[in-house]
Amino acid sequence: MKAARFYRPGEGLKIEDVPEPKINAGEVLIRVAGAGVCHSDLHILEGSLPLPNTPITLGHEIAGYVEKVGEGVKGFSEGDAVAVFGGWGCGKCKVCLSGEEQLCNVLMWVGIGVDGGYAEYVRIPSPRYLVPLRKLDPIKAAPLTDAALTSYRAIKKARDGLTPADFLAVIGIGGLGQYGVQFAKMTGARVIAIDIDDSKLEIAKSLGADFTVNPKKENLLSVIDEITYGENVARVIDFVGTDETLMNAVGILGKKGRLILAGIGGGMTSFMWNPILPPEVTYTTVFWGSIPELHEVVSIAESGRLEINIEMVSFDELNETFERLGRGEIRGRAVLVPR
Ligand code: FEH
Ligand code: ZN
Ligand code: ZN
Repeated sequence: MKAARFYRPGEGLKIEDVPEPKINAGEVLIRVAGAGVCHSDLHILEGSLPLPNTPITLGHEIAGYVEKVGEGVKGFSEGDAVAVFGGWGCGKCKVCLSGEEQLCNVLMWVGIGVDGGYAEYVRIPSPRYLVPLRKLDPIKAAPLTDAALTSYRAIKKARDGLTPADFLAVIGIGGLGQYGVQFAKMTGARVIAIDIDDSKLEIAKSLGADFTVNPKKENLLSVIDEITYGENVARVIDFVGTDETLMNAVGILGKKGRLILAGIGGGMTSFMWNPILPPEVTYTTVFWGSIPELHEVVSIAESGRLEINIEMVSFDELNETFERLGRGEIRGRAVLVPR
């Protein structure tokens, strides 16, 4: 089968012919319909995110069809359309048993620790990682498993204590940020979209953002001060995660506010932690999402409340797609369609 293989940073992905995965009892073989092109893979290709074992087939944002079920697998049959939870762990520890396998110490993430979905087929170690897709096209559903799932977990961390009177700022309107705006609107808070690309802010507006700010063209702190009548915002979700965006996030946060860092935009990001910060603010990071949360995201998408522009790409276009992603030229989410 065809697969996009990562050997070492700086060499891009090599499109090669490799053996189709063989499955054992309890496992499932998926025919990949779509695999989302994620910024994290760009960090891997560039070398800022080292991988434990190479060469490896990348691709951790996967949806497709059940091709074959191993002995003992129940609940799924050949031809079923499914979304794939990719944060695979040991399956036995406390976080794994709670469904938060992405937090397990044993990092077996698909496309990161083991061969992933930039391929015609992918081996799934357990049916617990499969979420049925009833009405959704798996090509369009692939980004639900990472971009949407991560932004959903971020919004869930923002939600408690939030009222419709509050402001929720979303920094970075790429794939994750576009889902983030939509989930943020579902909380009832007023949503402020922040990005340095006006075309992304236009998308945010079409997705329901109440305000948009371009920090390259306006003074972010004074615009936010004006919008919030000096109160600043109750929540900031930073989907970029560079020193600059993090400083902006801290600058617009109000008292008892919460900053949620969901982006891994530049290796180590830092911000000044000091007593003159707004009083009683809290900070947290987001690490992908859990299996139960993927079921929730699929259910929300099935109800028609999530949209994003999907750009289908082929194996031959994959390396160039990563270059375009790096230049901020992908309007929604690019999805590899491996056939
Ligand atoms: C992938 C690899 C490493 C870190 C984070 C990620 C995210 O894209 C998973 O959501
Ligand atoms: Zn990702
Ligand atoms: Zn575990």
